[in-house]
Amino acid sequence: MTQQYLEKEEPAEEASLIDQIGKTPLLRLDRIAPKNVGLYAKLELCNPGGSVKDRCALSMVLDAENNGRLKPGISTIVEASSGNTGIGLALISAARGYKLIITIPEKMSIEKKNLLKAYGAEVIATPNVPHSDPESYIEVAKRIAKETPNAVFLDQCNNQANARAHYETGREIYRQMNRKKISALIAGAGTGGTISGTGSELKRLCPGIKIIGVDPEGSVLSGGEDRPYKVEGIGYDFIPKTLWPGVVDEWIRVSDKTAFEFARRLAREEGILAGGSSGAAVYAALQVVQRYTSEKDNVVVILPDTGERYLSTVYNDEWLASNGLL
Ligand code: P1T
Repeated sequence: MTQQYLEKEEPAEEASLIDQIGKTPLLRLDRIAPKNVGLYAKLELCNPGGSVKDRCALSMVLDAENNGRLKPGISTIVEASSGNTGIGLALISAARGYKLIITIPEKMSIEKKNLLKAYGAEVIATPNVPHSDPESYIEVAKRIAKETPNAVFLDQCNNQANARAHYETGREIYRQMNRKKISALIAGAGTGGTISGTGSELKRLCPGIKIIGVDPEGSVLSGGEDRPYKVEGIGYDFIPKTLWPGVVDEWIRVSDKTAFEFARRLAREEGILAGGSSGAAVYAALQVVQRYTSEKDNVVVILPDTGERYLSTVYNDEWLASNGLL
């Protein structure tokens, strides 16, 4: 082989799966967005576990190892997750020698539960009840962690290592935009870790940027009324400690129907197969780009996960029809 080819190769023995978390592409959405404003999508589905939550999972594990709470080969990790944090933890646990127990609400897709099992995690599905109910996924996780020897509950809604992971997400976006002005960042919020860490870092690097949160109708994060909704990963029935006050400048609320419609448009018009929370974020981003008229303005939207884990829901016409969402 010539030197020219060799220089581009990363030696296989030096690359670990965990090192591949982050460094996701930032792409211009040319077809779905109006031509005059740059709309850029951060493709978090390119993480090894298929979602932005790999970053949170790695950060919480490294933090707990550094402060001595987690011991590889000995500890059991317990977490309550809508699935993606669980999947991130599952691949890290496999690589580092932890047992993993994930509690997940029933309403989450069958693909997520099957993926968790495929990585060797123990999956406990819990009823779709309020967070304070003793049978909720969060309360069950706390109970299991207390009753299991050497178990650690990572607690992503209170664990600041979750949000801190996303300072780097913000720096990646800043570097990838390569000195172009970023006028607004649009991101959904579940725990709020993504928008808090990314948003606060971008506020530091790009003074004047607007940080816009995306919340499903039925979540209380944006001050709405608590009621059931279908989109997975965003919204809560309480305000997590990882949603930092003062970062989000404005919220845009999105219905299930709109979130799923825009996820499907993203697949068909841009070739990006992403989840329902990405659809909600793209809808919100398209509202925001309409406010700008200058070619100098650019908007960045975070697309949190792959659509492959919603083939039975968002991308299934019968499921949509049976839920009145087609
Ligand atoms: O938690 P946060 O950083 O605010 O990310 C929100 C989010 C958006 N989209 C999807 C598909 C997600 O899975 C999430 C958050 N997910 C979890 C909280 C979880 O346990 O997987």
